[in-house]
Amino acid sequence: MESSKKTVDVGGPGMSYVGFSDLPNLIHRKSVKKGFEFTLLVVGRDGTGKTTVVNSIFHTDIINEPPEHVDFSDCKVVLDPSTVELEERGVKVRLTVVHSHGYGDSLNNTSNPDPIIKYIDDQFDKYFNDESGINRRHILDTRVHCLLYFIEPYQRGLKPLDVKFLKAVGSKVNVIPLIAKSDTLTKQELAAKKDQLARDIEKYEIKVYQMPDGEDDDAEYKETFACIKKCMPFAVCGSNTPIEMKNHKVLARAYPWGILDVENGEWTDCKALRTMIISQMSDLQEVTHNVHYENYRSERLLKDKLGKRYGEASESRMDAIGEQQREQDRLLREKDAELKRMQEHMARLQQQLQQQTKLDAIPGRDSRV
Ligand SMILES: Nc1nc2c(ncn2[C@@H]2O[C@H](COP(=O)(O)OP(=O)(O)O)[C@@H](O)[C@H]2O)c(=O)[nH]1
Ligand SMILES: [Mg+2]
Repeated sequence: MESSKKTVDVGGPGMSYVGFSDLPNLIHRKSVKKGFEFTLLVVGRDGTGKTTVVNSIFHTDIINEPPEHVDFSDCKVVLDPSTVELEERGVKVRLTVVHSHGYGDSLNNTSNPDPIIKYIDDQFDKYFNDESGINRRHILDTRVHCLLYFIEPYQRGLKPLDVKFLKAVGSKVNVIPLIAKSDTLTKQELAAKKDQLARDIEKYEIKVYQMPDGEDDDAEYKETFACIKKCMPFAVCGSNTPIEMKNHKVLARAYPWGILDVENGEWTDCKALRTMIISQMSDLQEVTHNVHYENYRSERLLKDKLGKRYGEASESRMDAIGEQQREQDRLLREKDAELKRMQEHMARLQQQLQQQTKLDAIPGRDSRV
């Protein structure tokens, strides 16, 4: 796992600013002291813009392409984590982005997403073991706090693989579904895609991350959060190319017919997505710990308990079987001995009979004497 320390202006030059240091004060103070450990898992078919969008959201090259150490030869999903330390006005975030490669690429996709699910479970396992270990104060939290799921802009609704995967991970991790490459759709198409996605999420009963109501937040935050909620499900567009627009540089995509600032809220929800991830980092962590990890923990404890009980049960069953076997052996031995006794008795009788016959054959001997 690579790790590098970068100080990043998350708001970006000239852009209206939402960063870690804008978090509500209470959370802010907590995070200054502790620092955040945050893990983002990025899933979607190759080429949907995962790398570009994540890098443009955080204004830094967190994910480098192509990863030289990854072997793509056998159509399996490969997970590639990279870590950066972001620091902004004294607030630190150790951000790990786990980029998936090869999702949905194999001929038989039924087991294709398994490595992703295994990765999520492995991190819970690791945390569970660390928590029960000696050094529980300094656990490195590698649990996945948020999963960004990229959906191709051209597809009509969720495909069976999307549904299968999202249903499987919805109870393990905070899922945020994203319509990729929003710049390739017209406004009407985009609205229709969002509607369709929202309907599919309801139809297939997929669990996605719900932002808290924010009842305790001040009016400004409430308004921002209400705007973010209106944008959901998000449609995103990425660029790693800074272009000069109205005297300041923005990350934008240049087309023959014009330039699109990827943070332009009319066309993309990148800014809303970034604001949500950053402002809800603490909530995403809490939901991960209190809901998803708790589910995992109670399931695991139950499994361990059942496993132990099964072990004990099978032990006493083995004892009972052993007892039965010993009883059968004893009966067999008794029967053998009885048989042997009867055979010896028969042999003796036969011998007596033979002797008697010989005596009777002697002339002048009265058999009645
Ligand atoms: N039109 C459009 N192209 C994009 C967007 N994001 C990335 N791309 C392009 O799509 C291709 C794949 O992008 P990449 O980020 O490597 O996708 P990944 O395989 O999912 O990580 C590259 O040629 C990008 O320039 C976007 O939002 N809109
Ligand atoms: Mg990529």
